[in-house]
Amino acid sequence: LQMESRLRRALELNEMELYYQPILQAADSHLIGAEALIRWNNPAMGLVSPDRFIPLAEETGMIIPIGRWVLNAACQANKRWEEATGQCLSIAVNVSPRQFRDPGFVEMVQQALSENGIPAKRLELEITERLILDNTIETAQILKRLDEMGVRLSVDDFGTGFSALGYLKSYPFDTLKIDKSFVRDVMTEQEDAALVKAIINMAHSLSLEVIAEGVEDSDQLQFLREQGCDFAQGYFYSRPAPEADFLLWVAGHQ
Ligand code: G
Ligand code: G
Ligand code: MN
Ligand code: NA
Repeated sequence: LQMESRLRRALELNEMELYYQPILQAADSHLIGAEALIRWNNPAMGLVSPDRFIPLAEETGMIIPIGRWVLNAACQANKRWEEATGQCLSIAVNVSPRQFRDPGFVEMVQQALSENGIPAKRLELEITERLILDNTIETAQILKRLDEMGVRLSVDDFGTGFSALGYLKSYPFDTLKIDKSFVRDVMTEQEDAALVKAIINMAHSLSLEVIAEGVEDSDQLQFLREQGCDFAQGYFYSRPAPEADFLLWVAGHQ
């Protein structure tokens, strides 16, 4: 309960911050964009992991204002990067189920883009399989409207849900993000290697792009390159970092 009341005040007290983790082309490590990951700095609790407060924000409905703040902050940051680097980087934002189903969600996305002058195709919304598999008609309609706006849509943590793969055929996704749990042991576990290969091949057959998450070393990256994986993200390149550190990393990359 104390955590809940602290969470309610976190936005007005300016305790939320976005960290950014680069996403690169696997083949040549060319930078294409970054994923925004929220951090909560509370004076009493220290740095609270999103794994702890996002579920609470979902239960209480706080995810609506928090999610709006994330999207706006991410678009503003993306605009600053354009000025700082001269590059048009993409920005990926995580969307949780309750936020996605909020009646104002699509308009909120539209507004964040237009207020910040960000073309829709530069924004990628990351949606989990869990969300996709409940509530089909409503989900399909929202995805369709976002797709028509030109926003890119990715399936986050792919492979960890109760994948009913049929949705990939009918929903307008652009990208699969292979969950880091498959990438972790790809050099030592044949089953993980087989799954990663199969996901990449399936995705390409469906004209989807693939991002491997949780890439931590050069052997994993080499394996992913050999399998034709499109993009990579992970500690091997950079941990999620505050904006200033992210921009320093960008300036030092290549
Ligand atoms: O950032 P890690 O570094 O700890 O993130 C932990 C979990 O929190 C991940 O599942 C991630 O998708 C989720 N997460 C991080 N930032 C956000 C956000 O802005 N919104 C939502 N809904 N989830 C987020
Ligand atoms: O659920 P989602 O994929 O949005 O969250 C990404 C999570 O993975 C975040 O908690 C982020 O900090 C974490 N992460 C990013 N790169 C790596 C990595 O290379 N290894 C591990 N173990 N975790 C990572
Ligand atoms: Mn994600
Ligand atoms: Na993920």
